[in-house]
Amino acid sequence: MNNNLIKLYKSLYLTRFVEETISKNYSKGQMRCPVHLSIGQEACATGLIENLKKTDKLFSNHRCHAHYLAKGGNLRKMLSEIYGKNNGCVGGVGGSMHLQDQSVGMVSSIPIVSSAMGMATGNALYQKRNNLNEITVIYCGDASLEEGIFFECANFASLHSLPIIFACENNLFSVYTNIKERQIDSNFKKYASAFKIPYKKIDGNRVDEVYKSTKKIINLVRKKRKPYFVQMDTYRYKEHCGPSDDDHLKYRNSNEVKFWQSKDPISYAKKLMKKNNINEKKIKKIEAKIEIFVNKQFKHAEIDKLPNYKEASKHIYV
Ligand SMILES: Cc1ncc(C[n+]2csc(CCOP(=O)(O)OP(=O)(O)O)c2C)c(N)n1
Ligand SMILES: [Mg+2]
Repeated sequence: MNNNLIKLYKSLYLTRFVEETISKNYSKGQMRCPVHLSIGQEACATGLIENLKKTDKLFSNHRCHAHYLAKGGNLRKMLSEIYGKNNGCVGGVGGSMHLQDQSVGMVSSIPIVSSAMGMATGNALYQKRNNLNEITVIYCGDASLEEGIFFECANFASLHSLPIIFACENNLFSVYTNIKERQIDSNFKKYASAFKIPYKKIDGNRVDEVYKSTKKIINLVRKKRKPYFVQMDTYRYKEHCGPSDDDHLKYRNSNEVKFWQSKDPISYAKKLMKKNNINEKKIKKIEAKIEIFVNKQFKHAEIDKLPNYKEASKHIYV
């Protein structure tokens, strides 16, 4: 139990520290793309992805940093990508919303809402047809369920009994609009059951719960070759896109923000470790080691080279 907790905490803290450093350094102007930070939502990525095998395939969206890191994506390549450098995971031409690392099964991240869902469903079909002992996970936001492609994919995955998990991070917002102003009935269970897909709702800020629940679900999907819908309730702390807060826009209630901050996934995991007699000194040591590693990767990314004209125009149609 303790070793597991420490592993989960390392992944959580790595993501938090990377994103806080992005947020801190962004104003220097060297990062050459928008950033959608997952600060506050880390446990949804860490808890589930820790249960995946390297060969399992992951697809994500515009808010993909946490997914990439939890799947074991190379940090320097991620940062280089955000800095627009040629050592980036897609050669510096994609930016923060296109993170991928094939070597660890992080297949693709696409910012057009829900667009990776079709690819993920197709990948699950491939896994099924080729009898691979792999599963596919597609991370999506609550707004993803407002796109027609979600319904097509859910229907297709259920009809063909595909090994895919629809992992929905419900942070209640699509940019500035609350889910209540967007969906007639935001009971996700109904979306899943309409297509006879089993469903589970999890507190997405409690890494132990995400880990335990998804372990069972992943085993089931792997064994039965059937889809599953997982709803993880969570909250983002920063603005929809960018390094800062956007509280001045007043599109969300300050009590709501405070409520979710009191459920912070890092503080929660720390309490859990304390309860399990993991001493504070050990935690501090883990954090310090991660911070040194991360700072080093930022330095590398900063000095990596920009792609030259030929490299930068390779996949561009003119
Ligand atoms: C098809 C499409 N419509 C609109 C947008 C603009 N857009 C970018 S992110 C976003 C909100 C997505 O919300 P959600 O899926 O809940 O993810 P979150 O940002 O909350 O993590 C929107 C509307 C887009 N990228 N693609
Ligand atoms: Mg959302």
